[in-house]
Amino acid sequence: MKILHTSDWHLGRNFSSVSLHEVQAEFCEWVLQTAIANGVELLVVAGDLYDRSIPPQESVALWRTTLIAFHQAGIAVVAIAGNHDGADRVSAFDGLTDEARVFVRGGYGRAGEIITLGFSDGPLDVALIPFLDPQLAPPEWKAELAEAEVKPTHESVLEKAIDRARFDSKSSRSLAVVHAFVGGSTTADSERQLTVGGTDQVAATVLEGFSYVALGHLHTPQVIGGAEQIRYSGTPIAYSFSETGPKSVVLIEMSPDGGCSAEVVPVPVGRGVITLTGTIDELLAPGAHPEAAEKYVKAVLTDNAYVVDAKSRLLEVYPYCTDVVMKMAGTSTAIGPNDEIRSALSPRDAAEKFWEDIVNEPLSELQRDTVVAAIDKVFITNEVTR
Ligand SMILES: [Mn+2]
Repeated sequence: MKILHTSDWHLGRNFSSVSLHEVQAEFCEWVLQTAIANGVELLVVAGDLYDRSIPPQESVALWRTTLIAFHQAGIAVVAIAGNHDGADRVSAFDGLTDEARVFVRGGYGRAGEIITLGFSDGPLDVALIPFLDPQLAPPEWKAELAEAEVKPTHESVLEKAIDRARFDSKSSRSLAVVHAFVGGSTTADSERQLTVGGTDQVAATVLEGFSYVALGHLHTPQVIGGAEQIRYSGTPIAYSFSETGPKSVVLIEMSPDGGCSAEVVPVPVGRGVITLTGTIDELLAPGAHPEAAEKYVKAVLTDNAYVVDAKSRLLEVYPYCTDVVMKMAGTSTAIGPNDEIRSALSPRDAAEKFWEDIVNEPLSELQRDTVVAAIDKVFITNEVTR
């Protein structure tokens, strides 16, 4: 049988201020057609279906029409809530859609329960383990962990759910679908950290004992510890400027005894991302970065003065420029508000000193006249209105 492993769709996410809804709709159509064309019998979405716990209506509608389309194509779907999802909202109809072979689980309620599904070449045991926040563990979980003298952590609650699945699985092959941060993996900027401070990682050994483990949470596709059958599919679309690598889904062929071979299928929708660094003139020079024309562009400007209308000028050359950062040359990051200076200096002197600190050069005559005129205008205007 063939399984299509995806995760982290993040429906409803924007790229900077740009809505990705159309691109996400295009992906949903592509993933359906890819599943049909390859004779896939099971679609896996390993968490972060949505980008936030209360997703936009258009994203909910997109998820629903996608599930219906898979159902009509005769392809079973298993999906779990990730740390971005509202577990209770995602699993609102948990159980009611099981008969349609659409299994959407969230939270602790049925984490690690084995679902035995029949496919063309025999049964498959599926364990769905949504993102489990240790702080939200139900009292009975906490009590059982306490009895074993184990603290509720990301690893201990996941291990408990996985142990249950391992114990209950009786078929000759099994699939675990998990949303977690497995140690030793590569991260990207768009993943929301699971905890601030304390450990949020889970040891890969916790995941052993399944024919295939479909992971979600990390946005870069990767195998864990060299094990082909424990993988992150990564996001189908780049969601931050750190995600410059290709995006893909995983097509798994699983034999009746659980042997797996995996093929990485590139996702042909969405724009790549690129960060360009230089002065505005360098970036706008004809033919400077033709590779960036169709990508989302983050421009890091190194001019030693504020660049007026930078975004609109960049948009003429890079129509998908979303982010502009002014990183003036020679700046010291240590400069911040200094109340002492602010109160001791006149506005003109403070402005001049600020310029020198940032640019490492005194104001030119023209610049000084401009600053003085601007400051006078502000102060005189304020006096008049007062
Ligand atoms: Mn995610």
